[in-house]
Order: sequence, then C-alpha cells, then structure tokens
Amino acid sequence: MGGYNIYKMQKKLKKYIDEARYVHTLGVMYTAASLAMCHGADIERAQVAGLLHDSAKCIPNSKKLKLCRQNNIVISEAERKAPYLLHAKLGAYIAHEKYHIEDPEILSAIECHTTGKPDMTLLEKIIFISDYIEPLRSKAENLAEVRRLAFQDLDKAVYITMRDTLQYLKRENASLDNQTVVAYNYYKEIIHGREET
Ligand code: DGI
Ligand code: FE
Ligand code: FE
Repeated sequence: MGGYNIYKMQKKLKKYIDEARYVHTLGVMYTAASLAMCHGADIERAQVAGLLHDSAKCIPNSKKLKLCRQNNIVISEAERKAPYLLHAKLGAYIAHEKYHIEDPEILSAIECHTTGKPDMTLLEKIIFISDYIEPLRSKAENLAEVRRLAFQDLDKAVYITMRDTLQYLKRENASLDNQTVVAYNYYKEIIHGREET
C-alpha cells in the first residue's frame, strides 16, 4: 500500500473528465489532504480518494447503467431513476480497474461520496465533506459554517451537509436514495443525542 504516483494518475484522469470536473477534483484532492492533516488521517490516501472520486462522472448515463449490469453492480431504485448517482459506485470500480487501487478504504470512500452512509470511517467523512466544501463550491447554504466545522467538528459538518442536501433534494422533488436517508438519520441521532446531555 502507499507509494502512489499521484501525478501520473492526474495526467490519466484529465483525459476522461471535462475541465470543470477536473478542476473540482483537484480542489477536492487538496481539501481532503488538508482535512487529513487536521484530523490525523493518511494524507496520501485522502489525496488519491479525492482525485478519483468523480472519475466516472463524465460517462454517459446509458453507459453507466450498462457498466453496472456488466459488472454486477447493484442498481438501487433511486439510481435507476437518477443514473448520475451511479458515478460513485462506478468511480470505485474505475479506481480499482483502471488505476489499480486495491485499498478498500479508498474504494469505499469513493463509493459512498454522494449519499454518505451510517458510521463512516474518517476517510469516508473527509471525502464526503471535501466534495461539499472545496473552494470552487459556492451554492450551498451554510457553506461558511460547514467549512469551519469541517476542521473543528467533522460529525457535525457531516450532519449539516446531509440535512441541507436532503432539504434541497426534497425541494427539487428528486428521488431519494435509501442510503441518503439512512445516513442522515444516523448522523442526526448522533448530533441530537450529543446536544441533549
Ligand atoms: O459529483 P459532484 O457533483 O461533485 O457531487 P456529488 O457526487 O455529491 O453529487 C451531488 C448531487 O447528488 C447533489 O446535487 C445531491 C445529489 N444527491 C445526493 N443524494 C441523493 C442525490 N440525488 C438524488 N436524486 N438522490 C439522492 O439520494
Ligand atoms: Fe460526485
Ligand atoms: Fe465531486
């Protein structure tokens, strides 16, 4: 494990995603590295996961569905209705197949970066939050608060991110993935339970 050639992965990735996505990806990579420094996670793993988290983002939706069927990747009800969600699972698949990432921690951080999940590892939380707060992001409400919390209270940052994302999705009448809802309830419980005492 370790000893990744990040520069080489960057050059390869650049050919498969558009420029805006690539610049976002670099933002996530450096934000993840900073959060790893802050919280004592492995910096290199955070960079690799950040770099590759959206590696499947620019695959056309029809091809996403096809790749999942061909590789026995389970498609949830919400993913069938909104196939862009599959870029997370497929991102982990591509990291493994095309970038030869074997580290299950990196792969799972990529896999759950869009919906989150209950009881995430430190690296999973770092990637989930980095995606939301990287410097080029600007639209989410409470962004300044989440950016500050990310370095001070990671679980609370995760909770606020999930709460606000769910609120946004409901407003947009988007189909909710079960994992998005289950993850939110888990972190809501943690934060509310903590603040009652
Ligand atoms: O790939 P990015 O744009 O960098 O970010 P992302 O992978 O976090 O995807 C962002 C979008 O995914 C965001 O608009 C919220 C949306 N999303 C998260 N959970 C769900 C969802 N969309 C639907 N339809 N259902 C969900 O459960
Ligand atoms: Fe993504
Ligand atoms: Fe992203």
